[in-house]
Amino acid sequence: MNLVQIIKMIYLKNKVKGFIFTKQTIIYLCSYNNNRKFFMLNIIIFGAPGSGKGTQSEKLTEKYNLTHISTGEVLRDKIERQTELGKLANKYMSKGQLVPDNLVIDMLHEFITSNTESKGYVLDGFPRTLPQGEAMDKILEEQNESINVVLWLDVDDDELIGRLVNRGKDSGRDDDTLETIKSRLAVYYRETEPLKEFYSKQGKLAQIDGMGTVDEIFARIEKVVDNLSY
Ligand code: B4P
Repeated sequence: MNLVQIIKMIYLKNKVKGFIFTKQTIIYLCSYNNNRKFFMLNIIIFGAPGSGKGTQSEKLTEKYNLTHISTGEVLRDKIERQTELGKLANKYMSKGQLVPDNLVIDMLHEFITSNTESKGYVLDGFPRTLPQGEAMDKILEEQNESINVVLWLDVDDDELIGRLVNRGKDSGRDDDTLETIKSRLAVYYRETEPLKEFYSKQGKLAQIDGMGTVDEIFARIEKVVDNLSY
């Protein structure tokens, strides 16, 4: 473990407000910081299916130079390539159900451990259950990192259904049919919404009005992200 990792560990574990450094430490940190940011910016983008997670994640990734993972996209890629995991995932996704926790947690673990040089992550569609949220905290802790903010895109159900039905017309996604959309929404309220309380208790939940144009919503997101201290 190098000096930077030790300082980050002390900061995260003790929630200290600041440090007093010796001159040598400052010189070391400055040289380290030339190559990489001291703290990563890790963002979870959270919301019901169709809330704009994928759409806003792309903008966030570009503006803040972050690394994006969409568990839905990784799974769809595995389905297309007909891998063993893809075949298994398809059984759940085509019915609008969640893929079992252990499979997506392993996927996320692999992603984080192979992208440790990133300036930060945009986690889109993960976590979707409480066990995934707990696993996420542990995976990041192993890297002396943590989530900075959870952006909850708040959108009315009628708008969600309208967007997904619309997308279904040309996406070719077999989970974008009205029946499956309704089942995905029910799964969201039952299994994913409890994460709001989980992150609210950690003081990390930021509610974003997800109604309006893509740019209007992104402007609300920028306001929150630009005011983060990390
Ligand atoms: P995802 O790929 O995450 O699918 P989603 O929730 O429907 O997508 P998203 O919310 O990103 O759509 P977006 O708003 O961008 O997951 C698919 C499936 O994979 C899940 O149902 C599950 O089975 C499985 N899965 C994924 N992660 C998992 C996990 N962690 N655990 C277990 N299972 C998992 O886009 C919606 C549409 O709205 C687009 O057409 C977009 O253009 C449009 N849109 C966006 N913003 C708009 C706006 N402001 N106005 C109008 N239209 C807008």
